[in-house]
Amino acid sequence: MTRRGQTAYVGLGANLGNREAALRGALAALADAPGVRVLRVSPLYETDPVGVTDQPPFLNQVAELETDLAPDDLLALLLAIERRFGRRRRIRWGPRTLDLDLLLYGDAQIATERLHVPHPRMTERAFVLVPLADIAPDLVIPGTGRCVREWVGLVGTKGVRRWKPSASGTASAPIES
Ligand code: A4P
Ligand code: MG
Repeated sequence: MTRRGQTAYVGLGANLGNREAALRGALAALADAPGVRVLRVSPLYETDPVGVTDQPPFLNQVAELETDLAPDDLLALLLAIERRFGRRRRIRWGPRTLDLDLLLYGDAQIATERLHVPHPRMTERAFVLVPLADIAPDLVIPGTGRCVREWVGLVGTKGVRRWKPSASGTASAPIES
């Protein structure tokens, strides 16, 4: 089923290879996809790894989309874009060239085998909340009764820093492992 004009939010993350290029490429692929319009994107943040902490820092960003795709179809698109950018490591919470999470889809609350929306860990994660607050501070996260700005107040901003893209706009800073 297609639904016209739903607002969705996608979290982008990368901590291997050229992180900036991966995020930029993913946004371009989303903008090119039928039934998806990229309305707004947050600034980039460099973030300390959460979960498995012994891995390189991430670049994270959040995008606001308007989409005619149903939630399952949007998830399938995100997974296809991840694959296109050559993700190989499959360790849960481990390093990846590109991770795309469907954070929010309108005011939907979805819990199926394949898809959980709102993304179940988003209200614990400054690397999601801080960039989301840049583009949608007053958005109430369905099922929580609190808006994004309030969640940032609760979770804080530790481990999340604004990232300055390289002057050339193509190279990324060296990654230590
Ligand atoms: N899935 C269910 N709901 C969703 C959803 N809302 N969005 C399923 C996306 N996928 C969803 O995905 C696992 C499966 O979850 C998908 O196939 C889909 O059917 P995955 O991306 O292969 O697994 P993963 O990402 O390794 O695990 P998980 O649990 O999704 O990890 P997270 O929560 O995405 O966390 N630290 C920093 N600083 N920055 C980060 O970006 N990312 C992670 C990954 C850990 N630590 C991080 C960061
Ligand atoms: Mg994921």
